[in-house]
Amino acid sequence: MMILRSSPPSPFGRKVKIAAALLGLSEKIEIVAADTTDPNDLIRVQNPLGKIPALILEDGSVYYDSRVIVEYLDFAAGGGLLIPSYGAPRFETLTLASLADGMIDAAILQVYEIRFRDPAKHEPKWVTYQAEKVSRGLGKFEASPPSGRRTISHISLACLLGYLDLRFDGAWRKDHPNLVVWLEDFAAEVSAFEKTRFVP
Ligand SMILES: N[C@@H](CCC(=O)N[C@@H](CS)C(=O)NCC(=O)O)C(=O)O
Repeated sequence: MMILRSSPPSPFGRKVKIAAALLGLSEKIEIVAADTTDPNDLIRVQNPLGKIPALILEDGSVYYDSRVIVEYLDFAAGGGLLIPSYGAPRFETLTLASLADGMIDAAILQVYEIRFRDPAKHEPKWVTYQAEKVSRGLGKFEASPPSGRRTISHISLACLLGYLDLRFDGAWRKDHPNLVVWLEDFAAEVSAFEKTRFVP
């Protein structure tokens, strides 16, 4: 049995859980909760960055971050399933997935500004700088939502939008009608999306 260190609200952990479900590997993975803020949590030993998700294989090897884990799971399931193996489709998929992942990073940094910094020290310029990355990315995805064969770029985008719903009250929905429909379709087709939704 492999072990996935994650936590229910983590959008990157959700990405891995959805990928595992679509690849038929969920039964081979035990999810063990991690608390990245706890200095005694083994996650800091398993991944020196102290970040989740991290996947521990049966031989004790540890793979992180979520991109590497999804690449590994795709390989373990036969290869080329969620990440095209060759050529332009591969690099286009990886680029779009990186855009969605980068937007998640920018959203998380805004949340951490509130969580980790005293209110008196909040830096609006920094928060705006990160928020603009998310806005520009949303504009790009709204103009051309991922279509065709489902890949990791679809999963990453769905997890980003789910995270914006969770932490930013779904404010993105107002100006991105194409993405609202796109997410509804994704959720209808991929049952793991609803199953991995964190309800506070
Ligand atoms: N690039 C990493 C990002 C992982 C990440 O930022 N995870 C968050 C939780 S969703 C985390 O562990 N935060 C704690 C920290 O930054 O120390 C990935 O794709 O796995």
